[in-house]
Amino acid sequence: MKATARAHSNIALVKYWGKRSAALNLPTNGSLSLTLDRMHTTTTLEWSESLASDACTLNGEAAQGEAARKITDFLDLVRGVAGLNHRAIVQSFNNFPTAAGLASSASGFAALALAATKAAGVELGPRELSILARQGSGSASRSIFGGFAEWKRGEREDGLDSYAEPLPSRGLEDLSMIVTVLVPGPKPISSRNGMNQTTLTSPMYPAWLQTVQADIDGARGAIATGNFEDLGKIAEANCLKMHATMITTKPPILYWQPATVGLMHKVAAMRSEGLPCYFTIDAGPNVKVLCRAKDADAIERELAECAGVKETYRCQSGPGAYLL
Ligand code: 2P0
Repeated sequence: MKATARAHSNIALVKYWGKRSAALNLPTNGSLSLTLDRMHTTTTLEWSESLASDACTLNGEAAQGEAARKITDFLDLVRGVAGLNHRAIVQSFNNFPTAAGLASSASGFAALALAATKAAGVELGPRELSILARQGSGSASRSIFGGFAEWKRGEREDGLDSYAEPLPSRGLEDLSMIVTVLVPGPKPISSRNGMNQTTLTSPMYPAWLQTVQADIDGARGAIATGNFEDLGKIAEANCLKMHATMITTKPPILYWQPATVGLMHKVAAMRSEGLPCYFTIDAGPNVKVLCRAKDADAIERELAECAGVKETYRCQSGPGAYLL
């Protein structure tokens, strides 16, 4: 009744921002991502008859408050699927900063979904695992898969058609993503609270909804044909659109720091100097830069010298969730 699983974080190129069901984590729009090789969560879970409650640690520290509640709610789902009453000991380790807009909840809940079901003797296929992981954290649906993945919005109220799928790609094997860490600590407002507030109050949100499907279709096409420039342009524009809805939320949600804006200008400058690269930014200040592997050394060096950059991770496409 014990299993260890690893899942890698993923960074969305077309973002998830808004839910049509909070209970089931059903999104208002589809999204599309790249799973990363360097950043992952490793989770060991053991079901035990003798425990009175779930006992969870993250990087050796007991999970508390909201984080602990999310894990227990998720384990309740697995208990339901498995017909199990046991509580669990969960030990989770991130090899990168947690809750800083680096998709730790994506890798975290994908690893937990795989470890918890395997330890309970429940064998789920990748699609079922994606549906389960989604209910822990929406973006976790995509971390079940390696490479590019698309999380489908779905139409059904029970969420059974809202899962991620791997996307066929050609000619983007040399894609790199350089993740900069400006502020390693947790963000001031969680994605969950932020996106709920945005859908309720941003006057820009309807424009987001009207245009996001075209971004998905465009990105999917660019991935299928290996068109790096198109993919980068769509990703950058989609990120700016999402942040426009955040900034115009009441009260405003501004995840950017001065160094974030500095890096956005830096990416534009590198591009105009002949180094093709594009940025994307999630619910946090940290900037991720998409480029070709042949340019990654030069771009990483330039980024590392920018004001406020504490760390850089040079990533490539990573694998889907797996058992250890
Ligand atoms: C994404 N983000 O597509 C977007 C971009 C943040 C900005 O998915 O409430 O942690 O657990 O479903 O998955 C972050 O949201 O939110 C996220 P919940 P989650 O990657």
